[in-house]
Amino acid sequence: MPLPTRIVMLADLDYFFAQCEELRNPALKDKPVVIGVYSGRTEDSGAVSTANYVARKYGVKSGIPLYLAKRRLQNVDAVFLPVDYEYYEQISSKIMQILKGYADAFEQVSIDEAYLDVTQKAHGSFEEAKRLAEQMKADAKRQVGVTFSVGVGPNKLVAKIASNAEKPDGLTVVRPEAVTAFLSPLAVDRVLGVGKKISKKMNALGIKTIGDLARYDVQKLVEVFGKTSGVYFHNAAKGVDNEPVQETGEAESISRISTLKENTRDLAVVLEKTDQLIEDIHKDLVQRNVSFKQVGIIAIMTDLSVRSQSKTLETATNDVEALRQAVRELFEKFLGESELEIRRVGVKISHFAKEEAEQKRLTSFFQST
Ligand code: DCP
Ligand code: CA
Ligand code: CA
Repeated sequence: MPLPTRIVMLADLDYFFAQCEELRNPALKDKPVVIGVYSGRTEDSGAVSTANYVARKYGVKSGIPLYLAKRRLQNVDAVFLPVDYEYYEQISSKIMQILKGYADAFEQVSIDEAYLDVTQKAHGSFEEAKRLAEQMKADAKRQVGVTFSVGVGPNKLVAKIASNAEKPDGLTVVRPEAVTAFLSPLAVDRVLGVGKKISKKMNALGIKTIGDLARYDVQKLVEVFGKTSGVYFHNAAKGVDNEPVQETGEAESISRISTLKENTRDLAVVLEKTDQLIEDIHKDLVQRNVSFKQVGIIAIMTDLSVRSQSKTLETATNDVEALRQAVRELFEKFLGESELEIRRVGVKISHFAKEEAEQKRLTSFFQST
């Protein structure tokens, strides 16, 4: 059965760190603004984090050395500023909050980027999705004062590439029937996962555009790049991508707490209850597709005092057995140290890690083939 057409957006903030600096100091707007990561060895050692579009006209962009940026902006009234990550985080979270309100499902992928599934909000209509994106942009502009570019498409892959088509303050809608025409002429390195090295290899095979890649024999791609990547490149070039927009979840932790049938100091009784809580937590965890690195227990004693203890695991995991084991250890230790009976117990996991987007995509792709 064919999947119903989805409508997915990717919103990417324009020249983000530099735009934040312009926001708090509008006098910068007409000047080249360069945000630098200063390594501190000499005054000019370090690299450009990003630059506003005025500076980009002079060939200044992310990743180039600062001394080169300075040279390119010689005799120009340019402004160089160090990264102020905390401030950019604040602006980012305000924007993300707004974007979230427009989505059925929302997945933030970096400080300045998020995917939105808007299929239902737009009633399955790309026309409505376009209006939604316009509204969203106006909303963010009014409430926070920053611009971003939006790509709209039938999946994440197309949305991401579309978001890059008209920057800054862009809005590009690619309907399902237009996907092939949209992708074909673009350079092959526009496909996520095709970096410098791979695009060089592809160019050597005569693959310059995404259209070339789509027409290239998939078996040969597999021979050159391996099964997972070869098949992925083939599908990506055809604009095929079934990755869902994964709700990242707002909470930094998941916890459950419950009252025991009777006050107790019996480990078995406590664990029977925490096992139920763990089941519940695990369901939540799977749904959010995160791993945890910290496990905590909470005990509310008969005098109503609240005690908590936690344990950090060596590596992040999503394994329910590892969670049970950690909870058992924590309660064993806790009961050995405390005299009072316990009235309520709780379990909490935190320090979430999301799988690397790229890896996740490739793995789940692999699993589906
Ligand atoms: N960034 C960085 N070093 C890089 C690339 C990016 O520090 N090599 C930081 C600064 C950017 C932010 O991440 O502002 C977002 O990166 P983008 O690639 O989205 O680039 P910009 O938002 O700066 O520009 P654009 O308007 O092209 O999206
Ligand atoms: Ca950006
Ligand atoms: Ca980005």
